[in-house]
Amino acid sequence: QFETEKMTDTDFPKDFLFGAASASYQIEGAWNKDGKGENIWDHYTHQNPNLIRDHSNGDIACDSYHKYKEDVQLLKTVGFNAYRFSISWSRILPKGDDSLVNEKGIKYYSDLIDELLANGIQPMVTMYHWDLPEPLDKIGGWTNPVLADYFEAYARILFIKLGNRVKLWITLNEPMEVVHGYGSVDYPPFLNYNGVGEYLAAHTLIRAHAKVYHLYNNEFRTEQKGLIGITLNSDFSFPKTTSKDDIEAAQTAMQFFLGWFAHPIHSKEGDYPSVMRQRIDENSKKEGRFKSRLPRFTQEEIESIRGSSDFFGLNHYTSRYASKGQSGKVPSVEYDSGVMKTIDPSWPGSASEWLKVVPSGFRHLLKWIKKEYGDKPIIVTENGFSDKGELNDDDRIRYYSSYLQELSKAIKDDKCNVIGYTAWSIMDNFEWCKGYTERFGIYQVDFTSPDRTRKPKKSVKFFQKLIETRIVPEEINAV
Ligand code: GBH
Repeated sequence: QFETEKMTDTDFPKDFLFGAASASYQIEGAWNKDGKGENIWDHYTHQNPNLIRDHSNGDIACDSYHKYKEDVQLLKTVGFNAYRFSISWSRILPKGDDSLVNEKGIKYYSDLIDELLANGIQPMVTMYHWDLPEPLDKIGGWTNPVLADYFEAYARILFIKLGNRVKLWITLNEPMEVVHGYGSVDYPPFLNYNGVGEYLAAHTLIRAHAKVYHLYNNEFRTEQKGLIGITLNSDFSFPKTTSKDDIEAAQTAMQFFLGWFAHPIHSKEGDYPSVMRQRIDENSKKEGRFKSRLPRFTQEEIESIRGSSDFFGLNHYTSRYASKGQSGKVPSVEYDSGVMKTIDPSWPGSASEWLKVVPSGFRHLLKWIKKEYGDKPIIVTENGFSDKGELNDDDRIRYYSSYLQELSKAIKDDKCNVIGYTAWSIMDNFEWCKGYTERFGIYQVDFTSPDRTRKPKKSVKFFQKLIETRIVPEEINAV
């Protein structure tokens, strides 16, 4: 009976957006071609190759700047109806500000968009996926509030030049990770201003996002009729034990992780989560500061930020256990949260140390978002698994199969309003500080060949079948 039920019913609706994702610095290469300016990833990887595990960089990457037509065919072969890619700010504005607009850079994205549309694939465009123009880093990057104005100027050019054909815009990818670069030495610009830099940068990023949302609303939406939102990343935090402390710690972990950005933008009340306000204010006072390390929005800002996203863009990969306890440097975001995070040794791993396979966390997270922020449409803009790049990627298929089954349950049983899903990633690419040592693609890329030859992995077949049947293939009969 279970079988018949499965046959007459599908896991995903017909109009569901199924696609794959990428990001400019991770795939394009052509780092200094046709007038592109330098960004922070060009700058720091060139200045100190030791920052990258295999001493590599994105100078050539997958060479998608030259191979975009082939890339569109890769997407089409799978049957995807959407492609999420990002625009390199420095390719459009080589100096970061709008003193110089690079028409050749615009043409590249314009051609890519045309090629996608000609092949029935809907472009989903991220304006900023971490590759800040280097001149803007020199003035403090996102810790400088003026960046919000620069970002707005950049967005205006994108709307003018590309907005007639782009109906899905994402302002920022994972601001949570962007700010990490200001509070640690893990990412450019390696500012290492723990517990201060993150909050300053986050404040600007949130304001920048809302400015661009309103720019679109006020000047472009009526004519261009698209949707615009932000992509936030989140693990799901399970309480480590059933103790009251750990249950509370898990909620705090969610607020400090996802709530930091989601509460100001997606909640009814707006502003930072109260638990952040309270804990950071308190710690700041204990440290003898006159002012909290967590900046304040004006009332006007709270209102213009609240509701400034047409959908909930969500990147999700993995989960953690949360328990009450103090860890991390003083000051730091980790310390402020008062939460300790651990993993379960039984969770299967991947090539990335941080990425453990915990499919049930995905459904819990979607339910948590519905409970906290209501029924706004959700687009899962990233989800994926890393290995060493083999063609027989059974572990990746197992990952996708189990995560997509949880997603389907969240849609069908929990009535979560998820309207799309783009897998990370269409092809192996430059995995930031891990270089080319961890591979997320469903297509393999040969980085030793000047052609950067692409080959389908077994998971391509998995996605073909999924899209054709709208039913999640079980790992065993995936091929
Ligand atoms: C996404 O971030 C990015 O949007 C995408 O560009 C990237 O390629 C993809 O994930 C895969 O990583 O190394 O222990 O310091 C996902 C969230 C948060 C995952 C930071 C890696 C680093 C952990 N990322 N995390 S560690």
